[in-house]
Amino acid sequence: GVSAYAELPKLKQKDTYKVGFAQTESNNPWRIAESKSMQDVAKTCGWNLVYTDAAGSAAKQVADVESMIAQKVDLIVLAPREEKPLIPAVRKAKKAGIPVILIDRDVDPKLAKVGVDYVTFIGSDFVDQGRRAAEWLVKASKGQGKIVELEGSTGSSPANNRKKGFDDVIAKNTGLKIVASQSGDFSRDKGRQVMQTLLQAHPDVTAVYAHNDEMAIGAISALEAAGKKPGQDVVVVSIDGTRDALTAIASGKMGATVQSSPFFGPIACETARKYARGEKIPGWVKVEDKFYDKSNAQANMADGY
Ligand code: GYE
Repeated sequence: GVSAYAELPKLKQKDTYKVGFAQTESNNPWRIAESKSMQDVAKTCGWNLVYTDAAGSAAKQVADVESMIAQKVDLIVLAPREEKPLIPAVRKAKKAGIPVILIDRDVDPKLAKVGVDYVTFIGSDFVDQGRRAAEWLVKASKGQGKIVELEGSTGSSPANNRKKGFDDVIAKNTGLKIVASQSGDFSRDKGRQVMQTLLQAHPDVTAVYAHNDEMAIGAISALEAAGKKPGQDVVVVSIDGTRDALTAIASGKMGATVQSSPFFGPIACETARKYARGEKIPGWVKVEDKFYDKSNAQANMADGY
């Protein structure tokens, strides 16, 4: 029989490729580090990069991918902003004979098939990141407290899965309760605004779990504006490992952060080369992430971006 893998468009072996990279937005340090990693590797991987920035709109990102198809790129590297709306664009690329590699965020695995619709997903285990954040909080809080959760962009794979991993662990700890969970769209300013509002309804909050460092930093500002001492009155835990987060941990305002590496360039290049050679690519090229708390944030400041 024909394996699912054989249904995918091939990538020729050649010295230079026209590669589309469809970024979701560029409003935070994580995104900027990711785009830089892709632009840097393009030079050494023989990629002429067609770079697009969807500016936070899944609809624009669909149009960006369609324009890459029209430009007949050899390969599309896509960071799908949300799990569902990009699936038709992925299928359109396949129909046009262009292989797609997903990096950073995945599409809904119930609606699209890796190895059939796209080559692979290169990225972190978001459920595990949420779990690790929760496990740290259970210890730091001695299993007691009221948590505000700041969710990432609605419908994105990291928001869905970071919530799942975290909430599952917290549900098993009767002394801990998530009193509110709302989206801050992965943005610092929205995180601050949402935290400010939630603090009015829940002035007795003892912990904040943010799906990314930018929202955590925003929440810290809101806590301070409300006269609270982040790190003492309210513990803060999040995900990413940005320089600002490592600095906040070193200064005691933030408790911990799970790394989520944005440095996909070299892995994307390597994966594309293997694919062009006809090697089998695993459906998920998993990125391993570190963990930072008071014990190692200062020493690992160079990891920050
Ligand atoms: O954590 C966040 C960014 O998709 C894994 O998106 C990524 C997330 C990252 O905006 O800071």
